[in-house]
Amino acid sequence: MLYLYTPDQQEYYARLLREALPDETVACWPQEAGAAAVTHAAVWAPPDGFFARFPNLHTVFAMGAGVDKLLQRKDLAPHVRIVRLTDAGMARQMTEYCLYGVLHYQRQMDRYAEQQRAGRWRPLETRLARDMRVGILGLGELGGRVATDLARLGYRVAGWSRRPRSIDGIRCLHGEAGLRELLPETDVLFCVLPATPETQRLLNADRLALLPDGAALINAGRGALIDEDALLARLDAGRLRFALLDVFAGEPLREDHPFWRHPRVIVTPHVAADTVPEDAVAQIAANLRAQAAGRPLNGLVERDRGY
Ligand code: NDP
Ligand code: OXD
Repeated sequence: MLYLYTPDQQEYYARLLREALPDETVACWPQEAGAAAVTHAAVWAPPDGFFARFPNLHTVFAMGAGVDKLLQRKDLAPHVRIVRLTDAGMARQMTEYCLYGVLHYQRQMDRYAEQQRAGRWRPLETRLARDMRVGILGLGELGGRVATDLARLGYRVAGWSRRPRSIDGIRCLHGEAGLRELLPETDVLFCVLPATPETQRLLNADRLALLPDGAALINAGRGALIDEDALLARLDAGRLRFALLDVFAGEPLREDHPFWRHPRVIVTPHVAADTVPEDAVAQIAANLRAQAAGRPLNGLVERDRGY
């Protein structure tokens, strides 16, 4: 039996799953189901203790791409397989989010907004896409697609990953040395890494200082990737032109957080890329079929590397 916990659009997800999996029993929270019959769960942020109810649970489908929160759960036994969504309609949205930030920078929208407030008519220097260096941290399902989409639009794209990668038209770097090479050569840094023990506060004061003066930062990965105090210090000092932030160390962003009112910060409430229900359900159904046939699963999380 598959148990569903997705308070957002729960009924819709349940209908799609039942249509896609006519031979499966799909139960939905808060419906009581014979706990022992539940072998699979499809979830987004279920309450603490949720998984402990199901003694025969062996596979959890995350209804998102990031699994950092799931991997920290004490109620999820180590033998339970975690399967995340890969793309599922999110990659294209990530390109849109990144492109918005890149255009904000390239077309000087932050500066024109400032000039407008001052009632000032002053055309600024034109900058072409081919002169814009975009650095992308994370070259997986989402970052890889953003990199190729931006390169196709004419931007100079470099990307960074854990292991060596090779993507047509992208300068691919990896490891600490690669990051130290990429940061000083970046006008707009787009961060779409998973939060893992290794990436925790990756962008600290030392690494942020490697960005050229006047660079901009977009973070759509996880808030834990950035030392927020170091970022604020860099913005306050005028060394970073702006930050477009979708994810934060604490969400929702607390009311008195300085990011809300900072003139160089744009805040969005974790919306860079939403799961598309039809795509998510198609992926879960395909994985259930693969599992039944003994084929490898798409999006199986490697727990020890953290993503
Ligand atoms: P993938 O697992 O497909 O890709 C992750 C990428 O990060 C890979 O290129 C990987 O390297 C790289 N990486 C991981 N650890 C390190 C490290 N220590 N050093 C360098 N590179 C590293 O993930 P997705 O692209 O599907 O998703 C990325 C993240 O985006 C999610 O984990 C989630 O946090 C975030 N997200 C945010 C959303 C939002 O709305 N804001 C929506 C969806 C996702 P390698 O290629 O070598 O494995
Ligand atoms: C995800 C997210 O990880 O929406 O899918 O953040």
